[in-house]
This record gives sequence, C-alpha cells and structure tokens, in this order.
Amino acid sequence: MYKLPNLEYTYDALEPYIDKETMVIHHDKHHQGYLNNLNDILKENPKLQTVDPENIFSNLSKVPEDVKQKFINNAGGFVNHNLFWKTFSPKTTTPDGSFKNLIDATFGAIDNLKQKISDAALSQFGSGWGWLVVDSGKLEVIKTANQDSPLLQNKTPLFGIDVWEHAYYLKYQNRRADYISAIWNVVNWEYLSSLFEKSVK
Ligand code: MN3
Repeated sequence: MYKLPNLEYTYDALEPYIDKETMVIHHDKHHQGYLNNLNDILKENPKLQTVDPENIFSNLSKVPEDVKQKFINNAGGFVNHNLFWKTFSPKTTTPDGSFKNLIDATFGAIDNLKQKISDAALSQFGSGWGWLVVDSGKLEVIKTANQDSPLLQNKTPLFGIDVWEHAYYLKYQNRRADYISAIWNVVNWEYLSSLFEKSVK
C-alpha cells in the first residue's frame, strides 16, 4: 500500500497561476482517488508493489487481466501526480548544468522547449498530459492520453502538464491555453535539472 505524498508547499503557494481550491481538490480528491484505486488492486495482489512507486510498471506483465486497465489508469494517475506536484515551486528557477546545455542543443532555446510542451498539452484531445521526457539520454516532447505514464514507453518523465479539466476548470474553465501559459510561471526548473541528472547516471 502506498501513501499520498504531502505537497512541499502550501495549497495557495502557486496563486494566482494555480488557485488554492483547484490544488486542494486535485491533490486531496483526485490524486487520493487514484491512490485508493491502486491500493485496492495491491490489497488483492500485494506482490505488485515496488519500493519505489516509479518502478511499478515493471510488474505490468504480472497484473491479472481483469484489473490490468484499472492498474494502468490508477498506477499512472498515482505516479503522474507524485511527479506533478514536485515540478512546481513558488520560487523563480532556471535550468542548469548539463540539462540546460541539452535543452539548448536540442531545442535551440528554453522558449522553444516551452512552446513544444505547450503545443503537445494544448493539442491533446480530451484528457491527458503533455510531457518532457528523457529517452536514452535524449530530451523528447510527447503527449499521452488519460493517465498513461511515459514510463509505459520506457521513457523517464521530467515534467508533465496535466490537461484533465480537473487541473484547470475552476479557474480557467474552457481556456486550456491560458492555464498552460500560466503554468510556466511556477515550474521548478531546479528540480527538473536534478531529475535529468539522475536519469542519465
Ligand atoms: Mn490531475
């Protein structure tokens, strides 16, 4: 059984870009909901649990067929949101080290990278995510539907924009583009840099 990680900042810390009410419901209800559903599966199948939740998809082949889609949805929802909260900070940060160098080499400039991720998130039809991932040491922008984790494609997610309506509808209603452009004000680039370093070790 896994536990819901606490936020490392207060629920209102990302105001005005992400509002407090959205944070409370998103973390305490939606994230908790994925976790509860995942833990229901683990209660019946305790061997599927891994020490590090990010490794849970290594057990995908052992998941009973009748709960496999439920497992993909809810394990994905759990690990996607574990990462999501950590990739934000009320402090202004910038990418550094080899991560910054690879961004410049791959995308030309950080603004181009932001645009690519924004485009992926904006063009995801229905619920899903736009992602920056590491694949074999390279940076790549992808999108996934529902709660499908990039880990299912053996890619390491560094940052994802959640474009489920629960992530923005209270404040932004149908204006997904406004939510996406606001989010760049609170991205924790220092954390992304450290994740990148770890992923290429
Ligand atoms: Mn969400």
